[in-house]
Amino acid sequence: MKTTISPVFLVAFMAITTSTLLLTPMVAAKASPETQAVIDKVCRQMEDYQFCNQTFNNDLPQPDTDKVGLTKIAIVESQHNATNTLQFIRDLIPKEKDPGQLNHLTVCENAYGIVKQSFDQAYDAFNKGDYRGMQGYERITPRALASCVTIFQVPPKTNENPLNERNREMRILLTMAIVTATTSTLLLLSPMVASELSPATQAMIDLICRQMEDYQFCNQTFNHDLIEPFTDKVGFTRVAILEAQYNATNTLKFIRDELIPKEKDPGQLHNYQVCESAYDTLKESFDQAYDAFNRGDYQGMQNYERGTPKAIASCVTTFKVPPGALDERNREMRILLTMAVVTSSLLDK
Ligand SMILES: *[C@@H]1O[C@H](CO)[C@@H](O)[C@H](O)[C@H]1NC(C)=O
Ligand SMILES: *[C@@H]1O[C@H](CO)[C@@H](O)[C@H](O)[C@H]1NC(C)=O
Ligand SMILES: CC(=O)N[C@H]1CO[C@H](CO)[C@@H](O)[C@@H]1O
Ligand SMILES: CC(=O)N[C@H]1CO[C@H](CO)[C@@H](O)[C@@H]1O
Repeated sequence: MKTTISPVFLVAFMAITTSTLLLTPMVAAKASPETQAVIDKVCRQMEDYQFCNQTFNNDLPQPDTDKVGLTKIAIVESQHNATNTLQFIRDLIPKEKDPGQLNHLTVCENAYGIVKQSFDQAYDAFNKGDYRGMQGYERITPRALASCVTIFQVPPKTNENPLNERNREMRILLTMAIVTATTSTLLLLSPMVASELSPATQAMIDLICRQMEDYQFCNQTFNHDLIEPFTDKVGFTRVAILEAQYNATNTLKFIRDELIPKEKDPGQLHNYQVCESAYDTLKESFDQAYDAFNRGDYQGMQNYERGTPKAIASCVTTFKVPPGALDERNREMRILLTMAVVTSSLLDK
């Protein structure tokens, strides 16, 4: 897209845009086909495509917004949400009388404090062009946020989703699969030096796993399955796909053989059927992704993986969870920060 606007005006425009982004509703530009293609590529990796697509489209400074511009949107929106939610929690705390709930809110205050601070620092690094530093600050946010999510998942209740743990593992595994797939073709990280294979491999594991909501689960999965000759990017991708495929296959069988035949309650049966369909999609997707991987068709592999976050989300959301004041905010935050992490990966080229 050609523009005749002078650079000085453009700089001024960007500066004004940045400073007013949080305050005034803007008439956003309509994305050019090229920009929409990048948005689609990022947002198809999210559990909620529409939320992601709207977030980018609502804030586009110009029709042709490059990866740097999209990264800025993701950071600014994450920072904005974190700031708002931190304030929301701080307003709730003085009103809370129940000591258990107060403790949970305090954990969340701490979590959102870390997320806000990280995005403040990431934004500074971004403005200095220090993309590595930016990624470093962002990398700790999924784990920080997870502490606010898990504190509300109190021990067994009657209506507890029996698939919670499997869903959780599945969500992490498929994110691993997606991130490693992105890594294989887009990231092109610093090449590994053969003579220091072990530290280089662990560095690669750390790079991937620090983006996950549960570092240890991810680290253990890779460490358990890595075969020395395969510890390059291709090897990581293979482990992530195989583990995802294995979990999907097991859980589909568990739903079909254990849960559905024994369930008498029609509502619960319906939930299990939604999950059966979701895990069927997951298994099928990873079967095909693995075939594509073995053919060396990495683009095809990514295409098969792309629908998996949405599939798993359908099994998660079909269960009615106890209403939590922070559920929706946590969800939005989780998507926004994944957007930030994924868009920053794109900057590595
Ligand atoms: C993404 O958002 C744009 C702008 O709102 C819209 O035109 C487009 O249809 C959306 N894409 C999809 C697949 O919904
Ligand atoms: C990751 O796993 C390896 C192997 O189990 C272990 O040696 C290492 O300490 C773990 N890393 C962290 C940061 O816990
Ligand atoms: C609480 C809060 O700030 N929520 C916002 C998070 O970001 C999304 C997308 O920009 C907004 O729609 C929410 O209002
Ligand atoms: C149900 C199932 O297959 N769970 C497995 C999912 O993957 C993790 C990591 O490899 C295993 O520890 C689980 O047993």
